[in-house]
Amino acid sequence: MNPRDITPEDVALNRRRWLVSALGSIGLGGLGVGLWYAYGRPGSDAEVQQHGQAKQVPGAELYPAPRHPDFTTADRPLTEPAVAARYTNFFEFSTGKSVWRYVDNFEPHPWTLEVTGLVSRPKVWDMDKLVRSFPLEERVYRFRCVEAWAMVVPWVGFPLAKLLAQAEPLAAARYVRFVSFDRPDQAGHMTNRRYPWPYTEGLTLAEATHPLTLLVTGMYGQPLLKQHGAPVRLVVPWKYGFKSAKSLVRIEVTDRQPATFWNTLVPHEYDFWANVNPTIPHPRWSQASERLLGTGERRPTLPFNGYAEQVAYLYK
Ligand SMILES: Nc1nc2c(c(=O)[nH]1)N[C@H]1C(S)=C(S)[C@@H](COP(=O)(O)O)O[C@H]1N2
Ligand SMILES: [Mo]
Repeated sequence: MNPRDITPEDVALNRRRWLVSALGSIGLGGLGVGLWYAYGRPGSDAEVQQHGQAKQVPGAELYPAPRHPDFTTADRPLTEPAVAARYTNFFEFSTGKSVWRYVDNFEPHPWTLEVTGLVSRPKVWDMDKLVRSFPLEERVYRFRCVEAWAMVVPWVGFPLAKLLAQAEPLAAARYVRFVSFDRPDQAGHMTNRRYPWPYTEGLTLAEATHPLTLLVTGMYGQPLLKQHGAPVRLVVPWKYGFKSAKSLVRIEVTDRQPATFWNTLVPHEYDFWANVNPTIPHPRWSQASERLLGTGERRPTLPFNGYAEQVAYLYK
């Protein structure tokens, strides 16, 4: 036996421990890199958009849609598309903003949107039929989340009033309820059934049929990315963002104020009315100013998010 092979037991043991811990560190390091890669990395612009693209989009050739000249925001620039796509609220997928990481399994095609409740002509719309039945237009709107971040987006869609008019609301109609999809197999956070899924929101019939209220199927000249609520969502520009429910499957006309997802969970933080108002602070922060996504610039919050002239009469 070579004397060099005679190793005192404790030295050999220490050597082995060192090796195990070194390998362990590499393993942990690798795990760390893996976790960072999956959850921590900001993601390239291309990546945050690619993850959000649906495999099939009916009416893809309808984009970009002609811009409506009456809806522009001279006071602030458009938010970069990738900036908006990287920072989204979509609780069905995640409690964080990097929703783009979690939408791969979501299939927004095929899809139907049902218009039902107190209407003479209830109807189940196939997405393909829906985007071809109402002329799509582009409108640049300010958008304000209750969390005090704001953006400017060219939405593509059509006034919800047009869809509701086709359904012919009955005389007793007072409110409209919006219902998002319920697919825990495609949206990871929906497996937590302590939440009142599906996501729901509500407006008065007067708000829902206001000419600013849009049913949106695209933004930035493209069909909606999954993280923005593909294939069809609501956009109510004078209200906090939580009112603008995503990935809708049902629109229900009712005679009573509907319960909503956030108002059910945290009533003192998510008011049913939710009009953007700089003078009413959130229980945990001021609403006097807002932060523009992308630049981080702070701007004073505008009453009704800058749409007071068009909508204030609704609340007289
Ligand atoms: N179904 C559904 N719709 C939703 C939400 C949600 O979690 N689920 N979040 C709301 C909130 S709080 C905001 S601010 C806007 C964000 O829209 P964006 O992520 O496309 O900017 O979507 C709203 N619509
Ligand atoms: Mo929000």
